[in-house]
Amino acid sequence: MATTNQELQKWVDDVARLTRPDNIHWCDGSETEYQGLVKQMLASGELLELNQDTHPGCYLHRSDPTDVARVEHLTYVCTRKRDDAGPNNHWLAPAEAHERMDKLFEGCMQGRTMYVIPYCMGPIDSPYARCGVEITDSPYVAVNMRLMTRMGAAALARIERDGSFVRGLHSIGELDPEQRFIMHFPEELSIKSFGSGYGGNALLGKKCHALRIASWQARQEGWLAEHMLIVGVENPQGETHYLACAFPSACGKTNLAMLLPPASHAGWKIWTVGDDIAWLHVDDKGQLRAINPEAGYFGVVPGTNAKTNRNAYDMIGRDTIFTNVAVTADNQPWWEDKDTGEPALDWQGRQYTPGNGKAAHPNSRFTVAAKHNPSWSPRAEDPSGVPISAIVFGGRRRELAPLVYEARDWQHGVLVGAGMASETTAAATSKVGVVRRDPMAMKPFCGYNFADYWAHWLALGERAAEPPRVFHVNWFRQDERGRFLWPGFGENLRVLRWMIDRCEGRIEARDTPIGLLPHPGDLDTDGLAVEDDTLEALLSVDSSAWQQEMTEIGKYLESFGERVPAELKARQEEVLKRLS
Ligand code: SAT
Ligand code: MN
Repeated sequence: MATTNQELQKWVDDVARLTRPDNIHWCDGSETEYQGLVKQMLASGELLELNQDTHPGCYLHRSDPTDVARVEHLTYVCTRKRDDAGPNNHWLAPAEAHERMDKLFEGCMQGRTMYVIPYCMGPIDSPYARCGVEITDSPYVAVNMRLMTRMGAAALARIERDGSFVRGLHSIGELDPEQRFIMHFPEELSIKSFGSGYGGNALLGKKCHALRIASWQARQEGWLAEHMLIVGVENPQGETHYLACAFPSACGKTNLAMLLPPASHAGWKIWTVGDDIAWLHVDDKGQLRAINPEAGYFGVVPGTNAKTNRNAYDMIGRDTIFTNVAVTADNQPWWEDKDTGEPALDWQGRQYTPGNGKAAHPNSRFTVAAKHNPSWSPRAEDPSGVPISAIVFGGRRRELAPLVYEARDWQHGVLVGAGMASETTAAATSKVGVVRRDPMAMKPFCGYNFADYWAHWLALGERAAEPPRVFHVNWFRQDERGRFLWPGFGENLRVLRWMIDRCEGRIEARDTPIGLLPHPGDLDTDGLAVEDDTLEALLSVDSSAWQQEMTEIGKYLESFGERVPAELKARQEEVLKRLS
């Protein structure tokens, strides 16, 4: 017996009988274990040592070239009733899905070691935290889970105490794209993932558990599991406001969460609580609170440099696992816009030539423990989480969406989130740069019907004593020549300040049909090379374009049928009326 939890022991035994591994290793989460796994993967070639003088504790993993991003078309939510998964998910009946998956898993771990990975999403003593166990045949997954979650003995002890856990079964199989599926069974709190070793498909604590399964659990238990960063903004007077911000994958969540205040903002500090996922609860006083269920970052590497994200740049100089970056002649990791060095080998290990495309894969990633982040918030370990002052939605939109606007109230805020759209990125295997609806940045991650999800959002607001204000931002507006209108990165602090001033009731806003916008004078642009007419463009609302957008949002909501809350439709019609 490796655990006193009989259900867990029986599941592990059953899986071993099905998959027939040579060995079973229960992960304890220790440093010794981590170093042992690294050593083993260096020997097998699954990890390559990077330059240990410049990058101590850093390694490179090159994934299979067909396995570099999430596969949304192969990701399913398997509920008994199809409508419970909703039009936003691919669906299979649970029995059929199990049958298909179990066939794939049969004997798939022969000649391999099976790792049993107990983990806890959230501070180990938090009432908001939830545990899971991932079984995998990938040591790469095991070391990444150690960096990304509270993994090992403490998590197992909590599972044995609480008795409940999410079951995640994973095998890389033969990494065959034709034999690749990520299946979720929310009613059984279980996940089966086969044929991919890539982050979001394989590190099951992350998108599979902490978003898809957790969103389902959250609805039943009255909380929210969201694709949000959590950031604390401390002003020179020492007051900190916490914001929870939802942006789609590869739209700058990590950069915003770790923002370094520009020189013009002496005395301001930014504290990272989380960079990807937030679990939100209304506490017994009616205050919305958030924890970050994760303990590490799986961030996009390209574009990271000393100017765009100094904190991340410094953080990934040690104790980091890189996936699919290029390397320099002296074996340092290299990626586009690193601003120093040059690539010798590309992400596939070939001699670098520009004719082969980018040196680093556009979705190349770093995995690193959160405690190495210079802006890591001490409150990230607070079992009761942090109080949330504002919810921020945002996307990557060349056009239309202004730099920032505020919803009139919670209900309107839910409409703003539900109507979100963003250009697709390299984080998923599909065409990049296409605008698609991505409600609350949860399109790939909501484990149930969006119509029910919006109703749940509306209901949660009712339970808050004073629901947080809701904003929408867009850092990505471009002019006709494709130049960004707003400098972004550290300068985004100016927009965060406007939002906080609004939360504190310190400033008025300009009423427009889509919501409340800053008076141009209220957005501090001192020292920025942003001309008045650029600022005007950034803060303008094009009525006819917005009429079209709102009409499309209406059609989108209707595509979810009867289950869409009437309140949401009423809010959409109200905005449309204001626009005409
Ligand atoms: O690949 S992950 O899902 O882990 C990261 C992301 O796409 O947001
Ligand atoms: Mn993400």
